[in-house]
Amino acid sequence: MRTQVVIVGGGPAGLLLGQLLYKAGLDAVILERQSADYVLGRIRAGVLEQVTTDLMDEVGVGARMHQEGLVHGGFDMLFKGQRHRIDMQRLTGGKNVMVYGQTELTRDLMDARQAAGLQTIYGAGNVTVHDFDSAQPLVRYETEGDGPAGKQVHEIACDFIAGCDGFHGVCRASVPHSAIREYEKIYPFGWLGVLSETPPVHEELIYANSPRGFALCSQRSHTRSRYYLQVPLTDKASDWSDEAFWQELRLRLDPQGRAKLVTGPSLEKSIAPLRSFVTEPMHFGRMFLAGDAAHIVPPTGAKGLNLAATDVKYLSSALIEFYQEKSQAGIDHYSERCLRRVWRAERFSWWFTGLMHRFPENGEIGQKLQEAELDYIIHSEAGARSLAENYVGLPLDFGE
Ligand code: RFL
Ligand code: PHB
Repeated sequence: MRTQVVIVGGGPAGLLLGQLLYKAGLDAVILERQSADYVLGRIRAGVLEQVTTDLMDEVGVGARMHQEGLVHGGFDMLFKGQRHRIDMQRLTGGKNVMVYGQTELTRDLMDARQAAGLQTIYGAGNVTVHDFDSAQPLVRYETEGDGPAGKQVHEIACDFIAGCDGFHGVCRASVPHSAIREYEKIYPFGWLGVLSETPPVHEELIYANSPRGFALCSQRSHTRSRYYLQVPLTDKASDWSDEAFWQELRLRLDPQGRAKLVTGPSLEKSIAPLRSFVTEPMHFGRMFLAGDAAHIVPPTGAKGLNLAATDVKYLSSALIEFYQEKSQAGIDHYSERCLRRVWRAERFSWWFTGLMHRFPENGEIGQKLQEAELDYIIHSEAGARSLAENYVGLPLDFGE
């Protein structure tokens, strides 16, 4: 088989890239290790920046998002038992975010891909990438064979490989060590998340810094809530009964939140570790990395999915320029263009994580300094605006 671009990974980055290339008339095949249902079963991001919703519109899949997504013009910060609203809309001159689950965004992109008859190979096992330092890269993968022969090996010849295969993917791992630099910080705690069919405790999100640790009250709709608690890395999701989760959440909220909290059985419960991670560069000959394959942010700033979306927008522009204008310029600029935005989002996510979580290892002075910074952010117009400006995200072509 032959195609122009092989996209490894059918998560949001791979699917959005597939749609952007299709709209420009380019050929791509997506190879996804898991099944479509498995990909849809992962409960992850919930907050989309306007650049991401604009990209969904650009590829023609924004209709359900605009119908069912919830537009938020602000969020609450809870600190020392008091709630303070960050009025993003006022502070940023009218910008909002959209609360729409990653599952729904993924489903919309999958449906559009299927409707257009585009090829996604699910259950693609043992994907390997070859010769991306030449003009003729090759990708191999396996499927279950029909007969007793077992696995069947397939080959796709292509012009480019897009590594959209997440943090544990094969593309980044295939780059020689001497050609890549990785920066990493692992936080000493994780987020325990619960999804429940209960009305949200508040109409907007609440980010809570409590003496017992961070808590986040988020949502997926007017009837579905998503909550997170800072927990030690040694905890397991199975250690936490639903009742224990709700009790701990109550203790981290204010009296008004406690009174309004509606609890119910968890539909999903999992722990995600927190990590800051960046790969430099994001381009190796004829192979590119995009999304979580190249970088991870702690989820506090809600930036991961949004970065994945802007990476693939930059990548699709570069590839379209290559085919339509016979120009290499976009390709050569891809890594630098992404990384500038990535480091800005990394900085914000690291800072917001440090502001909102408990770090006993920083001692009493660390605690006092954190309280002073929260006081500044909440009570200074400049402080609040800096938070709001970063939360709503950078425009696509910032500072160029
Ligand atoms: P994904 O979603 O990991 O998809 C990668 C896909 O590649 C497949 N794959 C392979 N396929 C073939 N061969 C291989 N060898 C393969 N190896 C892997 C995988 O099966 C998978 O389908 O990466 P992508 O597309 O880059 O998307 C990134 C986002 O998923 C991620 O950044 C966000 O979920 C992060 N995130 C958030 N981002 C936001 O913008 N806003 C949020 O509110 C937000 N909240 C969150 C989050 C992530 C969280 N967790 C669990 C890490 C909240 C949480 C709790
Ligand atoms: C979510 O709804 O999953 C969510 C919202 C905001 C964040 C992180 C996750 O900062």
